[in-house]
Amino acid sequence: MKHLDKIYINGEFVTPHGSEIMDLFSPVSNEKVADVRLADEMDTRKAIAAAKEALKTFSQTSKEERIGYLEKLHAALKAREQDLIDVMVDEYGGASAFVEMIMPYSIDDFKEMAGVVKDFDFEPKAGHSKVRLQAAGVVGIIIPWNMSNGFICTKVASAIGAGCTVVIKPAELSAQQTQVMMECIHAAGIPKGVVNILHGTGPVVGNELTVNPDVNKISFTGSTGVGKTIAKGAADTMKRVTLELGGKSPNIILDDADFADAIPKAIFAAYLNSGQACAAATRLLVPAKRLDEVNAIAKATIEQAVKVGDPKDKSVNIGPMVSRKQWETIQGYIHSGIEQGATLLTGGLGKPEGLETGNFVKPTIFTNVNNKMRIAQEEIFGPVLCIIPYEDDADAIKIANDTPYGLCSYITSADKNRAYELAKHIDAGRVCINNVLHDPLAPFGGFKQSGVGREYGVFGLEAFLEPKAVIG
Ligand code: TXE
Repeated sequence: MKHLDKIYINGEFVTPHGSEIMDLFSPVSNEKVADVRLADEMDTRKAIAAAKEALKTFSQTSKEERIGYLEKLHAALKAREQDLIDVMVDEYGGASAFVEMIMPYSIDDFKEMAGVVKDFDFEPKAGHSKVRLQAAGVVGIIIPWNMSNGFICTKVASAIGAGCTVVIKPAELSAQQTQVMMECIHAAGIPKGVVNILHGTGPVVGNELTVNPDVNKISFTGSTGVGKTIAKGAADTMKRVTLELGGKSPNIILDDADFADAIPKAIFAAYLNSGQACAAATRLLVPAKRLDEVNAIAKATIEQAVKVGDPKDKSVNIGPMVSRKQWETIQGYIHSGIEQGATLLTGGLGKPEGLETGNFVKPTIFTNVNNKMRIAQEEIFGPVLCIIPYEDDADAIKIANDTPYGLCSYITSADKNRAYELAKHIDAGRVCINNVLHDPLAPFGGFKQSGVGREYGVFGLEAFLEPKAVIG
């Protein structure tokens, strides 16, 4: 049993002033595996004060110095890569094959940002003046549990590159991962107070970061509901906000695609991180005339290639959901799909046989779904895919854009130019063509209610900078 009773402030592991203890459970067995002592408002203010003090010198560092710190962070995390992977698999049940694939990309965010900073002009000219792009200040980083340490890598890399200092509040459910991350950051030897990390709840620590006048910016990833609360709370002190929120990404398979290849890939894109991913391709849009063919391939894929089970098993694609609560939410959505008349192709309510102790969900596919149904409009955050028929390309675009979200989208076609043409009409911050899922330097962020601002590469760096015109 692990007892996590330290937070990281001003380069030291300290006991929180807060005394509330929260229990943490294994998603595989639902047994208690750890507890965590949570920080309170006083701890949060102490961390903010440390970040504010550190900002005085850190914001004035040269870009060469900051590149050095990014390289140190990269090396410190690389040295603990296997520990970071193991704790993620244990704590939230991410399938090890997926976590092992994704964690190196996250760690490389520091290396990628070092390259961006190297080429970036922090003092460009505008008119006859000089513009100094300076650090946005003290940044509150608030993140969810689904890829916790990955989000820390992306956000901290941009913050360090820009010369900002940060106070990080991960999700309560990620306390064990956070502990390893604290140790990595400490080992990297960056100046005291530049990175501070707290275990704590949203309404206490998250809220204090949002309203505290000494915090200049909030960088948040999480649900659209909490994103709106943060935007409202941040408005009083006019904080800058970057909000990476929910998604309901369409995956359009055009009629010229190779369906035998595209449909299985579409299922894996929907079940990314066991379906617990903002970018998950949860609405599969297919030509109405070929719905039967799609259904047959989808069903066969689930039977032959999708395995639910112990996340430590390398052949497993879908682990348990992070918590009992998340499992219940997903069951509620499956129930609503059935009630609203969608056709259940495979999966459904309850747990897969032999996996009754953990938070396991049957990989579920609804077909012939109407885009107005709840399962097509709301983020489910589990392995539930909706197959939606469309009549022609114009109809596909209309359905793709018909949700409050606009984070990611996917198009598969034998003709790349046709896909690029269609991409012009999609309201989303990212359009992935033919299953190319990631580019570490391309901006990531949402249209509509999927958020505000962008992360990664130059766009991610600029989000942590404030332009100052020096006219003379
Ligand atoms: O996210 P939350 P949760 C969606 C997904 C999931 C649902 C709930 O549908 O089922 O959200 O997940 C902190 N002030 N996404 O509860 O609530 C909170 O402590 C300041 C989509 O994990 O949004 C945590 O650190 N902070 C998303 C963080 O906000 C507050 C990823 C995220 O919590 C706060 C995760 C407050 N008042 C969930 N209340 C995606 N699309 O990537 C909470 N927090």
